[in-house]
Amino acid sequence: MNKKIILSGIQPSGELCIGNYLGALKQWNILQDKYESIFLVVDMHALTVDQVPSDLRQRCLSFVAQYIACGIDPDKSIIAMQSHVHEHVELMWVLNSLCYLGELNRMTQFKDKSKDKKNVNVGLFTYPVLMASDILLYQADLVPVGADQKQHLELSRDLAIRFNYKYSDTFKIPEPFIPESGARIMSLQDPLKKMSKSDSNLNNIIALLDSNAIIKKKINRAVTDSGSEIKYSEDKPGLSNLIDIYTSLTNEKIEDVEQKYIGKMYSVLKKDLIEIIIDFLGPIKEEYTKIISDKAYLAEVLSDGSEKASFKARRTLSKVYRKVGFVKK
Ligand code: AQP
Repeated sequence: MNKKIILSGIQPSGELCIGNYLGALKQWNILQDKYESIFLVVDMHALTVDQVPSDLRQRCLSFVAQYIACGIDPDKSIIAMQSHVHEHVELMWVLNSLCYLGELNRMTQFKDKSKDKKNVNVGLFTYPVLMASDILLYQADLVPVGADQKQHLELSRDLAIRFNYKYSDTFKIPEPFIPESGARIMSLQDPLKKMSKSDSNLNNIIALLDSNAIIKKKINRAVTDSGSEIKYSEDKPGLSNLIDIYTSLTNEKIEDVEQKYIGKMYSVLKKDLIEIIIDFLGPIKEEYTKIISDKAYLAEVLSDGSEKASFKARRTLSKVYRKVGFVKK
């Protein structure tokens, strides 16, 4: 029997952080053993925010190396650069023509990201349509995403259903796969907003490549709440976020962690959390250093990945072009 397909991607903006790991990469790692997996560096999405070209190029390669260092295995999964597979934007155009302005206006991520901007580019607005194209192109059954991306995935489903209804069955309807823990890691300084890799305040995030000294400084500075009891609750968002990171990295239960720290101060929990993060990221950083220096290996992974991805993408796109009425080349 054919394996089910999973598809996910991260845009190469900012620095990959522990939120991205817990919300995405950790799940990818587990899922790649069970599913046919395609993991993209979605570089075209990254253009929706201002980029320095040389930095973007470097970051794209760095992200591929970090994917592999986090356990994504190019022998099991397809790792590809979105811009290497031109079918993404071609399908996006078809989906654009099916998507309503009102649907995109409702996207909370667009509202958040455009909030304080003077000039908002159209790419930021149509980002969810490109994401739908990323997913539908590969006939993905399952899309592992953090809770923040759920609304985008719903749009992908709606567009697939709409296309299938209008032109006949073409796309699989993708299901979200949202992890139980780590789905929404919050900012260290402002625990009411999510941790984001391109946050301009680097104290808000733990980057996967942060040095041990920086990790220590950031966790020590992380906002905790008034009171002294180590308890996971809504009125203690800062502390609860630290417990979330703790339990997601150790796979311990929240109640067990609360129990362990009865009568102990916040500083004790922070000290242990620093150790947990350092121990966890150590081997990833070591592996990363090896991979990033082997440019030939990275080029080979990407060339192999884009060849396999393009093969699948072409199959879907030619079906779509035929159904919408384009003349065959
Ligand atoms: N705080 C988070 N907690 C759990 N999961 C998260 N993800 C992002 N932030 C958290 C998941 O990581 C993947 C990143 O994909 P993306 O870069 O395409 O999207 P994003 O949601 O815009 O991520 P960031 O970190 O907020 O990036 P920037 O700051 O560049 O916009 C997704 O699977 C997401 O759910």
